[in-house]
Amino acid sequence: MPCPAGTDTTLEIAIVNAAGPTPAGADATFPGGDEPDPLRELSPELADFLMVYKFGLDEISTKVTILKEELAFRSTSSPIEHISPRLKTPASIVAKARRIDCPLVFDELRAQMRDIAGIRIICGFVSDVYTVAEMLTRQRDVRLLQIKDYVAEPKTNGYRSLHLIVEIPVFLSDRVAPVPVEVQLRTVAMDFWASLEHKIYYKYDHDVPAHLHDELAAAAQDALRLDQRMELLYREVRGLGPETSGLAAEVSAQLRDRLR
Ligand code: 0O2
Repeated sequence: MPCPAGTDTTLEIAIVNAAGPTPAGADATFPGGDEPDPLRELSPELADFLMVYKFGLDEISTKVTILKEELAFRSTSSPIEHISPRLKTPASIVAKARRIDCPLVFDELRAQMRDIAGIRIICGFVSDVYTVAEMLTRQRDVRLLQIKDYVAEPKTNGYRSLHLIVEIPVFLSDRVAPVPVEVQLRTVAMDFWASLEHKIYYKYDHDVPAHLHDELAAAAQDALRLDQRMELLYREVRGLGPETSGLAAEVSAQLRDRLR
């Protein structure tokens, strides 16, 4: 959606005003049921900008929910424990735009920020993370744009998750909009660690004391070991043998092929 010429200042004001006092780290989970629609509270320009991301998120959420339910139906348990979609709040968009030096202009935000719509998929086991990533990106209308495999290569603080940026077409009344969505896949143990680390990070305003930093790094190692033990147990119960790294490497290679 092109940004009408000469309206950049208006758009910047719309975003900054809407950012309001919401903490930049707190993103909105999108409502269902009877909750009020937060888009209605925003200026028409900003609501229009965010609406397409909400629809993209709806599309991906539906796909993941279908996978979750189908796999649960076909087996005794689903590899997907739960999913949590979220749309970045205006405050979070503004904070990130400032951090990456992106002008507060809709066209620039569209081009530079691909995590405005995001979904977290929590799985039981590490192998499930890769299985679900493969199932989702194999779908014809899902285009894989980027992979960051922090499971294979954890961040220095111990953070582990598989991050994908996928693009999904959203069919509007007058056009088809390709919408990027960030998909974060992780195990329950990875999620437990990341949630706590995120809380501590914001509590100390990004300046975590050294001893907590070390404790978090040690806890990340514990979470990694727990994932490895649970994977072994799971494979033994299923009669699959102890080899676990093969699937991850194989799926990772398949995912990278899909980028080409
Ligand atoms: P939110 O509210 O979770 O969306 P950037 O987005 O610029 O920070 P980049 O390279 O675009 O970084 O994205 P990357 O590395 O794929 O990770 C972005 C998101 O992954 C973060 O989003 C977090 O959700 C999660 N993440 C990445 N690293 C860490 C970490 O060390 N600890 C925790 N707890 N989460 C992490 P946002 O934007 O921070 O916020």
